[in-house]
Amino acid sequence: MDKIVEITQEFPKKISRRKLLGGAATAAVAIIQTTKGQTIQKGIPENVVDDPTKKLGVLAGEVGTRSPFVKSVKKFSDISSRSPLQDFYGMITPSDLHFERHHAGVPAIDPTKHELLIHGLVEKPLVFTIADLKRFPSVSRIAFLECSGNFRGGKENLTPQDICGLTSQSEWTGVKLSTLFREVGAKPNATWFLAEGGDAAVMTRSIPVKKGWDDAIVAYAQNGEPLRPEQGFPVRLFLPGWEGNTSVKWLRRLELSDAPYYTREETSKYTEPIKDGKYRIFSFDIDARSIITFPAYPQQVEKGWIEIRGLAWSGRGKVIKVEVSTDAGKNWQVAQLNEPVLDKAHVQFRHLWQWRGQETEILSRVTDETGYTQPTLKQLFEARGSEGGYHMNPVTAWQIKPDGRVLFKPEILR
Ligand SMILES: Nc1nc2c(c(=O)[nH]1)N[C@H]1C(S)=C(S)[C@@H](COP(=O)(O)O)O[C@H]1N2
Ligand SMILES: [Mo]
Repeated sequence: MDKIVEITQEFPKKISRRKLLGGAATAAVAIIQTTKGQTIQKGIPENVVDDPTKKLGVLAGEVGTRSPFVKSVKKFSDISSRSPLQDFYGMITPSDLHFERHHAGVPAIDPTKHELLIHGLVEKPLVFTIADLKRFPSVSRIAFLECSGNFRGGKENLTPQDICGLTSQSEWTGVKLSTLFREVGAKPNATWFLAEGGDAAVMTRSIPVKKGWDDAIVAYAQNGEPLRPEQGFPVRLFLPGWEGNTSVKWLRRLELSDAPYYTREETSKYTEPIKDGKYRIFSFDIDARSIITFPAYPQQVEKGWIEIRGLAWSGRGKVIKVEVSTDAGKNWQVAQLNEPVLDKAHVQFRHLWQWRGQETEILSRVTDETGYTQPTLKQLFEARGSEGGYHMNPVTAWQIKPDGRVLFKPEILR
């Protein structure tokens, strides 16, 4: 549950022109402080007027604000917070709603003092400041980031945010890691590198050098602004399509070698059971997944035309097809994909459906360009020979009740 502490109940009510004119609504706004010290407004602010054409508005300011009528928030625990997927339009996650996963909190880093060391199997070990990194040719790319632990199920009252809110999408800007590899002269026998973060977890992961040459980005910006502290300010590794954990935040060191390091994060964690008591390690790719985000719990629908909407993505390339079923999986129709459909990116899908009041289930499943189709939870459990673990991407079904209530359909009730 959200830990929200109310610090102010109501603003002292000033006598507004509206009230003098006999306006009925009493303006009430609460300033709420979350446990993270963020301040959010709830309620209708005092300065909302009946006729905005009759009153000079608030003047221009230094930083934009959100309308107090917009309530989208992340749901958070101490270690992570989940994006409200059901509130999003289009394909970009607003930066302040990007999911978070911290193993030891968000460090406060002075960007002028932060450095990135690249050493190991290189001709010329180098230390880069953030200013140095910004002098290299830059690249911008829209791609999703998903935690491989992104799954919840087992009960009916779950929202898209609860089920899979540990995925978000941004436009990431930075320098290609391949550019830096050339700069330091990565040696041909360098096959792995260690990425290390400068947080209290000193997060470390072993990454194949091939990914570094391919599409890895040393990112310093997100959606047109410097990275948010929660996303790794002043610099993070960004590995498109790979499990979120490998995109090491607050990046301070890359060490090239000829073998993986078998760090804590890849031995005790981020490995998952497969069959016969075996575990797979270095399971980097995010498997294709989709979820209907509207209609979804806790919405209630009305009879008539409904635009079913959702998100689909794959860590192995482009989404080529999303299918939607409105009869509990008996028949499937191909949904429309909103352009652009990008590589390793969330894409929005939509499908028009006429609901006549019958009890049913609606589902989506995605196929990516490798031909892989999103499995059911049952198929996942059968293939893995176990229940749970990382990299769970099952088809998500929503039950539609005759009164229009929408509930999550847990495939397996616990
Ligand atoms: N240094 C460092 N990097 C990190 C983490 C961390 O705790 N420390 N968490 C990882 C995990 S588990 C995930 S899923 C992503 C989350 O990135 P985000 O918080 O920007 O969404 O960052 C990864 N990089
Ligand atoms: Mo994660």
